[in-house]
This record gives sequence, C-alpha cells and structure tokens, in this order.
Amino acid sequence: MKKALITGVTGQDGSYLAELLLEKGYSVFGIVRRKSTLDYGNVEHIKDKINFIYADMTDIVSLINAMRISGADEVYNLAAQSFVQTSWEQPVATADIDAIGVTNMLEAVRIVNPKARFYQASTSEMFGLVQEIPQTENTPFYPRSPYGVAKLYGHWITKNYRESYDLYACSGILFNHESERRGKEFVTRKITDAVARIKLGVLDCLELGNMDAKRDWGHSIDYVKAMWLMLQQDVADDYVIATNETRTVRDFVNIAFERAELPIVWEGEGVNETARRKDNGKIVVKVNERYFRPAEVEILLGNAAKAEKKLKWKREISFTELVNRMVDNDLLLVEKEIKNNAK
Ligand code: NDP
Ligand code: GDR
Repeated sequence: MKKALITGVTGQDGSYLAELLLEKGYSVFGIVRRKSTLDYGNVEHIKDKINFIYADMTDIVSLINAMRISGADEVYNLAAQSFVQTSWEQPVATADIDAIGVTNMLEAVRIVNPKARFYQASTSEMFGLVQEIPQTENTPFYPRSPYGVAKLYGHWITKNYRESYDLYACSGILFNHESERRGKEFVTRKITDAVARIKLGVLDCLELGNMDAKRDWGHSIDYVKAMWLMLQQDVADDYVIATNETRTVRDFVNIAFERAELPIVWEGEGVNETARRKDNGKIVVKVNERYFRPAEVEILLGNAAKAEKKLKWKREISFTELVNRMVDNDLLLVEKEIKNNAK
C-alpha cells in the first residue's frame, strides 16, 4: 500500500486530494496544526480514515518527524497562507510558511527519504503583472503580492532541489480553482454565499472590489487529479494546470444570480458600479474600495497544453457548472443555518 503525506490536508485541495488517494487505496497521512479548538476543517467527514500528525510548516523538526512517522512515498505540499489579501497584512508569516516552509519540507524529504516524490503547490499568482497571454510554463514571472513573491521562492527552491539532489520534485502551476469547500474570503465563495443569503432574505447587498479582474477558474476536484498525475510520471517536471478560459468577477456574479433565479441589471461604472434586482429594483451588488488590493493581478489565462498532452489531464467541470454547484450548495447551507437559528 502506497503512503502519502499531505500538508494542508484540512484545506480545500487537501480534502479532495485525500479523498482521491483514499479511493486509490493509499494510506493517507495529513499534517494538522495545533489549535485551541479541535477542528479538522474540510476533512471532518473522513477524519477516521486519515492518520493525522501534528506539525507546522515553520517547524522543520515537526516535518522531519512527519516524514519518519508516515514513511511517505509521496509528499503533497499544499499547506500555505493562501489568501493574497492577507499577505499584505502578514507578509513575514506568509514568507515563513509559503517560502521557507517549502525548504523545510524539502529538507525533511531529503534527510528522511530522498526517494519520496514531492509535489509543490505553485500558483498562477507568480505570473502577476501581464508578460504574456495565455500563460504557459515558459512565461516570465512578475509576482504582485507578498504571497506571489513567497510562492515564487517555493517554486524555484523545488526546482533547485530537483537539480541539486536529483529529488523527484514537481511544481504544479495551478490557476484559480474553487469548490463548495472554498474559504468564504475568496471572491467566488463570497459571491455564492451572498447570493444564497440575498435569495433567502437574510442579506441585502454584496460588496466587492475589482469587478474587472479576470481569472481562469476551474474546480478543485479536477485539479487534485493533476497533482497525483504529476507524481506518477517517469521524469519530474513542472506543469501549468488551467481551463484555457478567462472570466471577470462580474461574469461570475451574473451566473451566480442567474442560478438563484434572481435576474440583475448593471448600472454605473468603476467605484459607482452597482447591480439591481430586476424584480424589485433593490441594489444587491456594489463596489467598496476597501476590497481593492495595493497591487492587482488584472488577468490570468492559462494554457494547459503540456499537461493535457503529457499527463493526459483534462478538466471536466465547466465554469457554469462550477458556479451552479457552489450556488446550490450555499443555498442548502444557508437554509440549514436559518432553520437552526430559528430553533
Ligand atoms: P486553503 O487555504 O484552503 O488550505 C491551506 C491549508 O494550509 C490549510 O489546511 C491550512 O491549515 C494549512 N496551513 C496554513 N498554514 C500552515 C502552517 N504554518 N503549517 C501547516 N499547515 C498550514 O488552500 P487551498 O486548498 O485552496 O490551496 C492549496 C495550496 O495550493 C496552497 O498552497 C495554495 O497557496 C495553492 N494554490 C491554490 C490555488 C487555488 O486556487 N485554490 C491555486 C494555486 C495554488 P488550517 O486548516 O490549520 O488553517
Ligand atoms: P486570488 O483569489 O487572489 O486570485 O488568489 P481571490 O478569490 O481572493 O481574488 C480573485 C480576484 O477577485 C478580485 N476581487 C475580490 N477578491 C476578494 N477576495 N474579495 C472581494 O470582495 C473581491 N472583489 C474583487 C480580487 O481583487 C482578485 O483579482 C487565489 C488563491 O487561491 C491563491 O492561493 C491562489 O494561488 C490563486 O488564487 C491562484
């Protein structure tokens, strides 16, 4: 039985990857951080099937122990301070976890089992300021946030350990991927949660930042399959994983309201842009400058041709299906919350 160690197992991707590896018959080990409350996040429903190890990306001793305890053949390094906005508020912690943390994990692999295969969660945020569209494995990087800068270090140190020590170490340059398990601070889930609340009458208006930002959005379920595929090849390499399509935040909002059967019309532009409900004229979306970033990534559009050809990877969940699934799920969750509050 193969053994896999997942850092960030309680997060969105960690939970779907754990499900995938359990289905494939792996013995799954997951790193969790000690918190004041016992909380398994997104793996609560499969917590009895995962072997949890307490560790932290900033503590190399704990990562060496995690490698020893798990005896992992495959290591998926997904742990990160992953919210771009927070990286301006906590730049040093972000670098400790997302940059130095990668070296800590690579060293733990090198010291305990250099034969173990290593996956690094790299990101399209490394492309940042547009250098080329669409973005491929060869597009120059120009990160635009402390998060992007820290991740770029993680990307290069992974490549460096591959070349220096002949480790089987890969980076997946994944474009945005979302799901019903996405954190509510990210724009997609913030939108679908708000749409559900507006539909069910417990929220008046959704406030957003840059409506023109363009992202290449896929579903996490498709993307964790690519992570696994990268570790099953003859030779370690880096791959872009993307849908080859890009949409604005406004496009996402439109489809989400449509799914909830709340048609809207847009008015104004820039900071004065709003959307009104067609049925009762109420303003349900407005721009709040509070959500603008000190430096923005205006457009991400990936070209996943290399992964499609070499890994035979293909995304299966379309953009509209992604939005619909998230809205449907939030409608159920908010309905349940309202019922519980009424008890
Ligand atoms: P999440 O924010 O949902 O999950 C992050 C995970 O990292 C959580 O399990 C969190 O644990 C853990 N973590 C954070 N800090 C530490 C630490 N110091 N020590 C140990 N664990 C820690 O992220 P996603 O699942 O969305 O993303 C997975 C990875 O992929 C991340 O590295 C992210 O940067 C990267 N990525 C994500 C993309 C996306 O669109 N989702 C695109 C490209 C890359 P806890 O539950 O305790 O907070
Ligand atoms: P991103 O995701 O920064 O791309 O990072 P996020 O959903 O936070 O932002 C996407 C775009 O939407 C714009 N935006 C808003 N964003 C948030 N969070 N809240 C708002 O109210 C809002 N209004 C507009 C943002 O300005 C941005 O342009 C995600 C994370 O998962 C990273 O970890 C990952 O590496 C990248 O995707 C690829």
